[in-house]
Amino acid sequence: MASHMQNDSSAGFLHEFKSFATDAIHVGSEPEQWNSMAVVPPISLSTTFKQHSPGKHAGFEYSRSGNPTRNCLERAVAALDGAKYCLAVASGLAASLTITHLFKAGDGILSMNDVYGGTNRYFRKIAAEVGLDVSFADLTNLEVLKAALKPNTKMVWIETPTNPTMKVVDIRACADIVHEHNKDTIVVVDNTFMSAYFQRPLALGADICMYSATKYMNGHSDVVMGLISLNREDLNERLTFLQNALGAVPSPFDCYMCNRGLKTLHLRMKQHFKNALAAAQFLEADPRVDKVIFPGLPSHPQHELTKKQCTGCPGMITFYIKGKLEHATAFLSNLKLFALAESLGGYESLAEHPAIMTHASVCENERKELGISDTLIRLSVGLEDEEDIIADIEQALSAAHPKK
Ligand code: P1T
Repeated sequence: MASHMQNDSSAGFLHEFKSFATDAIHVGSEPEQWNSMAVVPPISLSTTFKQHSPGKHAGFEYSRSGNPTRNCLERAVAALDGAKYCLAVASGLAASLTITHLFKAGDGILSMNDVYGGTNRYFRKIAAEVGLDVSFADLTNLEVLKAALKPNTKMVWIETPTNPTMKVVDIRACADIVHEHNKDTIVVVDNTFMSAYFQRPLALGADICMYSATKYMNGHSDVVMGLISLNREDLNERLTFLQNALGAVPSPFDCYMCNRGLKTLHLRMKQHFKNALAAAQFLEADPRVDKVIFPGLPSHPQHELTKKQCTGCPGMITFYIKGKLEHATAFLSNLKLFALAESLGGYESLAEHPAIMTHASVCENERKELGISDTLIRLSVGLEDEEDIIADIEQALSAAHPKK
């Protein structure tokens, strides 16, 4: 049976980033930074900080502009992304908003066509409404990218793998083309699905790497947060200004929680990969399933590219169940271990229906074009026992397609 196949999930992928686990555990958490020598960074709840004399302070003034607990997290994430700088913000969408505020009316934004529904909604219904020239294109096709770049294109927004159809974009090839077109055009990669453990967009030529840290980076489904990593000093200066001036900042408690989540990111991602590969192989072998999309499977159209630019794959699988909407609904309603819920990247398994749930804000025509159909189901495979995950998928498939 497929689920019993020998799985060496990391075979053929990019080699693991050096000292990743050590950096996740130690960078930003040095006990020597505190008088108490606390090994675990304290949660600094104070909103304000006493100054020696007006304008002379010990590094912090007001918690929106800077906070010791937030600093610990930002330093850790910068190390994990191979970045000089990192900024934590209040949500993944707050990261998109803060980055987009680098631009003004008339500037062009070119986005991957398949992105998280909320990102699509933000670009279409908010950024475009205030005068940004927003367009979408299939950036998996480099000729399409070349044709879509315009003289006013100031930012190219890549999400890879895409949410929910798991298309993989060649970050290095895109960054080269975009920077050749105009060296000042900023390439942003939404790295939410891969996490810092599986993909380093900045090393592949991107200017900014962003996350919904609500997902794998925190990994425990108990924090809403966004992260922005980068190396360019000029952009960091502007984004630091925007972080404070827009004010979409996370609480010190959430920063503490996310930093705590990062300490086990490497362990969690390896297990997500292992469990998801087993589940994807099981689904691919099942006659009640039309098609499985998982970049870790050789059947994925960009499997070779994934191995070239990533160290592995996260727990995200999309698949088309045979039949109609009623079969997808029956599958989702009958899951017992998987919770039918939006979001992804936590230790627990989740399942959802993109057309009705996470991508309902994407217009119907566009959904059809992207393949977000009534039979598309998205799984976020968690860290439970592999046999239990597969048994739950099997019994829900049987509920959707009872044997005659
Ligand atoms: O929810 P928030 O932290 O604001 O992040 C938005 C976001 C950005 N980018 C990607 C790739 C995402 O998946 C998300 C959020 N996604 C979901 C809630 C979801 O269920 O897909």
